[in-house]
Amino acid sequence: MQQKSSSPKDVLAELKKQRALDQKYRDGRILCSMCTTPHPVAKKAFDLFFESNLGDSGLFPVAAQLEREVVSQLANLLGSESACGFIVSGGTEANLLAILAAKNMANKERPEVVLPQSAHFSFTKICNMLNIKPVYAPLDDAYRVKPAAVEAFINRNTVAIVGTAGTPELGAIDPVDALAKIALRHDVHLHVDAAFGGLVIPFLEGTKPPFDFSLDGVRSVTVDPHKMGLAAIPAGGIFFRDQKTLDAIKTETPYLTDSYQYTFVGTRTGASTASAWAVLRVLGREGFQKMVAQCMKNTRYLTKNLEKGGFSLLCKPTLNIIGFRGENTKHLADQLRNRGWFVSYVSRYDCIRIVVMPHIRRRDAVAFMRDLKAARTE
Ligand code: 0PR
Repeated sequence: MQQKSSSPKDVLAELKKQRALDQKYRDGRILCSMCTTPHPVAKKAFDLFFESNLGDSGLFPVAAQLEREVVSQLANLLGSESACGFIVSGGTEANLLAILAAKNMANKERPEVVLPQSAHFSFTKICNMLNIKPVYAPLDDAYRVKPAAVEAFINRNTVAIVGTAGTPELGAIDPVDALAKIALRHDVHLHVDAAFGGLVIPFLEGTKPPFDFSLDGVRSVTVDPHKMGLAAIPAGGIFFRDQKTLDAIKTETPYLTDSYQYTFVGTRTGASTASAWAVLRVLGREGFQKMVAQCMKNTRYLTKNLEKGGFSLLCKPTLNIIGFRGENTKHLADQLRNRGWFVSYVSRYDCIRIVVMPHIRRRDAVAFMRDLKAARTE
């Protein structure tokens, strides 16, 4: 730390200069992120609750009330009138709490979790932390987990099975209805990781695949407001079907204004909860439908032109995530990077992955296709 003080004006001027060197979603070049520019109201709401701490919620009863309201609105969207939960630091913490609850409820000596091969890498961290053996079930041609394979892996040590509604790499939706039946048959916890898809699927046009509490076997769901919920980071969401499961992760907090905590993080901001609350209010179902429709329209524009241009799609996108291949796909991804595009190269599928978030406008998609065609010849 420097010895002398500096003026806030100078420090902010320096930060502003540095900030200009970071990428910005609004430039339309970030095609590899599940985050986006938060809604303008999210920023204002965040500011209002800037110093609130939900880790000691007796001091911030209003922020705590906002959290209960966000949880109840999202639980409602997920087909439950009574699910409970928290706004946490992100999908990783949400998944952690779900698996911890399942582990504590089942109380097995050598716990195992059956995961789709496509599960988010947070589960690797979680199994590592909780000393759980991860067992990976294979996928079908559409990159969805095979329910029969999941069932075959269930044994007396299994504490949970997991399905993903919107896989991180391809946006695939696992057959959660089939998994729910399996979960009921074996009386095992089914957790659905809808970190991304939870705020997309309910707003899609037409028939939507069931993935939430409307299916009896689903005991917990992750849905992150800081992804397609346009809330400020950090805002993940964990939802449990009933209080009993939640009680399995309760920790006594002997000297705080609250008697218990359920989250992993202790001190946690109420600001992102306020931002999520404000976005839900401002957009409503109608606003989310419009936003999702726009993302899906741009997704369709891109897939149509990718196919026309001779690229092959790994699968027809169900959500606003596309995986495609050309010849020498890794090289192509590098060329795109040289041209200023941020795409992911997914080595296990040898594909380029693009996430068509709300910050991608039609003109960005057009410019991307133009550069992609040019990059192919380099
Ligand atoms: N579950 C799923 C299905 C996810 O896609 C992710 C993250 C998580 C859980 C974990 O969520 P947190 O990162 O909030 O803990 N998905 C993104 C990914 O890994 C996260 C991300 C977002 C990465 C923005 C990069 C980025 O620029 O792709």
